[in-house]
Amino acid sequence: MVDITTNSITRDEIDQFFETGWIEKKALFDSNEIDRMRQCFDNLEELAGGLAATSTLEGSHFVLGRNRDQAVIKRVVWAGGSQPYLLEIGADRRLTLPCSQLLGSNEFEQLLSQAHFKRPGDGVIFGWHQDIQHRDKGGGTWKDVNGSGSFVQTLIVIDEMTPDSGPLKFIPGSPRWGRVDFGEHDYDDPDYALAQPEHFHVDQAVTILGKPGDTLFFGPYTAHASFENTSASYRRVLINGYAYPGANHRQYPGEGSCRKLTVT
Ligand SMILES: O=C(O)CCC(=O)C(=O)O
Repeated sequence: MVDITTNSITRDEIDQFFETGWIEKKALFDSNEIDRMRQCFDNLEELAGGLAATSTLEGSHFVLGRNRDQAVIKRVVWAGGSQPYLLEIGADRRLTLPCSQLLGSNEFEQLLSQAHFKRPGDGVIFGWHQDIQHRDKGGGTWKDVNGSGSFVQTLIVIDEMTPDSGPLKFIPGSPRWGRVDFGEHDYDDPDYALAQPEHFHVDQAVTILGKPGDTLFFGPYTAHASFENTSASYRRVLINGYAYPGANHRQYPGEGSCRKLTVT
């Protein structure tokens, strides 16, 4: 349970994060807050609709593509660049205090403020991967400074995650693997979704169903994926990701990205 007076997490939850791979907080954000986040997502969708190709607009970076001859939003990187309320959420103590406990630091760098859209039938997928492969691009871009991953990813459910809306899936115990090779592919390469390193057994995957406001915390070695939205409804999530100071040596796109936060 969330401790509503301090927003801190328990020792058991910290162990669960490092051993199983994720923590789930039910209803961490309320319906008014989710409505405001949805308004931001609507604004982002409208901005994306005016773009012909992947580009940065009003401080957010829109990664666009086509699936089955349909324009798709693959992701919006540094969504808060154009939507200040999303930056407010990224600095909210309900996210940052647990992350400070998990990172072992009251100061960190926010690398991700990312909006994921899955519109009905748009074919957007995020094949099996560990987040470390998007943080550490080689050539000194990443250093595990705290020795326990140096990164925490959070994911706020904006629309209900149902079995057919493309929910998140995790492999329990995957943090113990360290980094494994899922291949060098983009998120939505279909072969990427099928990549199977030695440790990986898809039948162990746990599907996370969630209501708007529910929030996940997971680590850089947690193997996860999400597949097509075959429902008739949107499935959107807001991702905020935080790195231990000095871990990241890469500039991410978006105005004000990689900002420093302090939890007091
Ligand atoms: O939107 C999703 O389901 C994918 C989330 C994901 O893969 C990630 O946060 O790294």
